[in-house]
Amino acid sequence: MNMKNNLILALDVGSESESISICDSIKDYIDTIKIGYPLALAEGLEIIGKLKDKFGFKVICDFKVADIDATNSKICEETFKAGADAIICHGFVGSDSVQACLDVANKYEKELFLLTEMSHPGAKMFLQKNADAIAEMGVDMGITNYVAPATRLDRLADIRRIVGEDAYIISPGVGKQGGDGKKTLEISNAIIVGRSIYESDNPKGACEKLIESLK
Ligand code: OMP
Repeated sequence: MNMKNNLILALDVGSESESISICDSIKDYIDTIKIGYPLALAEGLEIIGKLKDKFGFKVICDFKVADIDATNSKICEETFKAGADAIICHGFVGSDSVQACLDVANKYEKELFLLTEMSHPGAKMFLQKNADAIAEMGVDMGITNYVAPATRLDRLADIRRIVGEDAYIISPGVGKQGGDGKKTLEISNAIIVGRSIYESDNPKGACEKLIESLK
């Protein structure tokens, strides 16, 4: 899955109208958006198809799927049926739960991203201790797409070493969480950026400035 400008918009806004207005202003620079609980809970899964049809975007659904295998299967089924191109799942729930997501993604010929270490400070409490093992599990399972933090480049580099150069890593945490986009892209394949674009008075300008800073 390649992304224009190696940039994914995290579209964590609360309404369809807001999402359309942001997408309209950034559509020349971004071709992949990430929809998570905020927008999906506000507008339903139909928002995936609406934004794909209107803008031709690829959509990654960030549902951080983290349940038992049977429930994970159902969550992934609904998400891919609604038109998602990829889904993000958690790894800490173990290989049976992740395998259930992988099986559904493969059935729909879509992508699965495995979340390893998260980008926020709280990730140091529990998740960081197991993030390498989560990445190793992903490699053993044949997973090729990962989410790893732009906020801790040393940890991002550790995870890159584990998953290998051919794996595709997308990284949140640039901008509002303090991560540097250019440095992150020395390790990751793409960055995920939300608030510093959609909260800007001028999302198009924010996008242009960000892309310029990545050169
Ligand atoms: P901003 O901090 O506003 O740029 O948004 C970051 C986006 O990435 C949000 O949608 C988060 O939910 C998401 N995210 C993280 O910030 N940290 C993570 O470790 C993982 C994710 C994610 O899975 O996308």
